[in-house]
Amino acid sequence: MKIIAYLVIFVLVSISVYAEDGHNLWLRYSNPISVNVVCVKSSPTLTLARQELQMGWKGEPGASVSLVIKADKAIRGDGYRISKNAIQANTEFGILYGVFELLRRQQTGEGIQDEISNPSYDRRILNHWDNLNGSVERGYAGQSIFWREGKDAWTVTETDKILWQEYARANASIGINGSVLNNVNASQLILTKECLQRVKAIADVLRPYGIRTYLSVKFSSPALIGGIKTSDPLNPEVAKWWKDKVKDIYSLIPDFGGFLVKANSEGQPGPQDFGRTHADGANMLADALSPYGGIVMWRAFVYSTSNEDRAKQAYLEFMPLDGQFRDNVIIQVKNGPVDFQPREPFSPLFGAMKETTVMPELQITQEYLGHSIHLAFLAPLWEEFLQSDTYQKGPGSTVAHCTDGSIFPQKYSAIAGVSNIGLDANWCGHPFAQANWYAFGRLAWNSSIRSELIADEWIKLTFGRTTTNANGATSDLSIDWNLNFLSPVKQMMLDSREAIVDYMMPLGLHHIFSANGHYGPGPWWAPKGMRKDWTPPYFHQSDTLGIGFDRTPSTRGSNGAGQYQEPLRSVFSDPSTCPEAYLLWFHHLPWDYRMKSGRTLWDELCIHYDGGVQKVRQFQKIWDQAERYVDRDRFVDVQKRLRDQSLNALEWKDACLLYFQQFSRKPFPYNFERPMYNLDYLIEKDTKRVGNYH
Ligand code: GCW
Repeated sequence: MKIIAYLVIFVLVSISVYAEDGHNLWLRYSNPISVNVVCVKSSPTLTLARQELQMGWKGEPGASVSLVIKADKAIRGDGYRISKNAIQANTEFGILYGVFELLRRQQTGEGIQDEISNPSYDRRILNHWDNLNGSVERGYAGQSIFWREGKDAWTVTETDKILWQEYARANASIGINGSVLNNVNASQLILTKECLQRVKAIADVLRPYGIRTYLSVKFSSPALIGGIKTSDPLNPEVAKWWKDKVKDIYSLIPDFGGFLVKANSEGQPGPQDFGRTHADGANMLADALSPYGGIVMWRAFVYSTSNEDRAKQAYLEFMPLDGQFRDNVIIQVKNGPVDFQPREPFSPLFGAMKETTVMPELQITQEYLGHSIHLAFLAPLWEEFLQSDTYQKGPGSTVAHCTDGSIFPQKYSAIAGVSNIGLDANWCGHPFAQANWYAFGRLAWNSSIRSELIADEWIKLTFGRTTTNANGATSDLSIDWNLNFLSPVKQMMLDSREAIVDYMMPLGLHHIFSANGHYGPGPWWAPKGMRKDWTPPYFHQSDTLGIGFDRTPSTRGSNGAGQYQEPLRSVFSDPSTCPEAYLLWFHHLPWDYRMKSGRTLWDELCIHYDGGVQKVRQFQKIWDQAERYVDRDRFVDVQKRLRDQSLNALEWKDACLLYFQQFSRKPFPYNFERPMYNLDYLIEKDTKRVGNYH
C-alpha cells in the first residue's frame, strides 16, 4: 500500500512539475545567471526592466548592464539603443523594450551589435472584441480576460490582477503599447461608473508596462445612458455630454488612449442616423479627447444593402471625406476591402486618403482561417499586405510606408490587431496561435522584418532549450535540434497560410464560408431572402460559363480595380497581367481559361485544392517527427488539432470541387485523388450544424 501511495505522489508531483500548459508563451527564462544592473533613476517601469534582466540574463556571469534614459536624436519615440552591456532610450518604456530585445537576442543566440531600434508605428494596439458578459466575438480561446458575468462581475480579484499583469508583460515584451478593452460592437454600458471603475483597475495594472487603455464606444450612448433625446453629433448637448464623459475618464485614467468606433456598420448606430457624415461624428469625439491628447480610431468597415460591389463600398464612402478629419482622428481600415479573408488584395483606401491619417487593422484571431483548430501562421499574410505597393506616391509607396508617417505628414501613426486572447491556459487556443500574437507585435514594431525571422525567434523562444556552458556562454540549441526541429517546423509555419488559401479559396476566391461561424465550406449557402452580399454565390459567381467576381471596368464588371492607382488598375484589370493569386477576385473567367501553367482554370483549381490538403498531410508528418523535441502536452495537443485540420481540409476540397463541378461539368484530372465525400452529405452536415460549427 505504502509503495502505491508513494508512487501516486511521485506521479502527481511529476505531472505538476512537467505539465506544460503553454501559459508562459515565448517568455521562458531558465537558470538565470547573475547580473549587475546599474540604473540611477527609479520608477515602477524601470524596476520591471531590472527584474526582467535579473530573471533572464544569459550573458557573461556577473556582468554589469547600465540602463540610461538620455535623449538622443537618432532614437525616436520609445525606441532604444542596445549594446551587449547597455541600453539607452528617451523614455522608460524604451528601456523596457530594449531589455526585452537584449534578452531575446541572448535566448535565441542572435548577436548584439551596438544598434538602434525605432518603432515603425507609434501606437501598436490590440483590439479585444470582448463583450461585457465575458464572451468574445470571434474568440476561440475561452472567455474574456477582462470581463465576466455574475455576482462578482465588478470585483477586481488578485487572480484578475495577476492575469492582467502577465498579459501586459507579454505585450511589452513584443512592443505592444495599447489595448482596446471591449468589442467594437460596443455596449453603452462601458461608459457607466461601474464599468469605468474596472477599466481604471485594468489600466493601473497595464500602465507600468507602457500599455495605454482605450475603449470602444457606442455612438448612441448619449441617448441610451445620458438622458438626452438625441445622439446627433452636431447637437451641443450631445457634444457636451461626450466632453463631460471624457473628463470623467481622464480623472480616473490620466493616460487614457482614446476611443475606437464602429459606426453605421452592420447595424451599429452612427452619425448618418442624423443625416451627418462620418467626419462630423469622428470630429465631435476628437474635440472632446484632444485637450487630453486622446485619439479617435474610426473604422472604415462599412457596407450597405446597396447594389454596389461590397468590396468598393468603404472607399466610396470615405474618399469624399478625405481631408475633413481632425488630426487626432485615425481611420482604421481592415487589410483587405472585404473582410479578413485568407487572401485579399490590400484595401484601396491605403495610400489613397492623402490628407487623413489611416491605420491598418489586422485580424489575429482566426475568424476565417480555421479558428483555433487550423495551424495558420499569419505573418506571411501581414507581410504580403504591408509590403504591397500602392503606387500612390510612385513605386515604393508600400502600405507600410503609407501608414507609418514616412510618406504622408501625420500627427500619429498606428496599427491594430484583433486579439486572439482568452482565458484558455495557453491564452490563444492553438499552441501555434501564440505565434500570431507574437508576430503582430514584432511587425507593429518593425514592419519590415521577415516572417521567417519571426517564426525563427518564436520557435526558439517557445520550444527551445538553451544550454549554458561553464563560462556562461549560451551554446545555442544543438545542431540536431536546428536541423530536425527548428527547420522543418519553421517551414511548416511559413507554408501554413498558403495551405489554407489552397484548400479553402485559391486563385482569388473569397468568402465562400458556410453560415456556421465562418469555419467550414459553404459555396452553396444562399437562403431565400438573405442579403445577397452575405452569401457565397455573390462572391464566387459560378455559372456554366465560368467563375469569379468581375471587378474590371468592362460593362459587366464592377470596376473595383478602378479604385487602385496605376499601374495596378491596368494590371488587375487584365487577366493576363493580374497576379494569379488574385485572378478570381478581379475576373469572371471561363472554366477552360488557360493558366500560366498551361492547365485550364478548372484543372488549376483542382490542383490547388488538392495541394492544400496534401500540405496539411505533410504538416502531420513533420509534427510527428518533432515528437522527441517537444513536451508531451503541447505535442499531443498540436497533433490532435492537425488531425482535425486534415479532415477539414478534405471537406473543404471535396465540398468546393464537387459543388463547382456542377457548373464546370468537367472531370477531375485523372491523376488526382478522388473525392471521399458526397456533396449531399457535406451540405446536410453543414445545415445541421447551423450556429455551432466549432
Ligand atoms: O468580420 C466581421 C465579423 C464580425 C465583426 C465585424 C467587424 C465585430 O464577422 O464579428 O464584428 O466583422 O469587424 O466589425
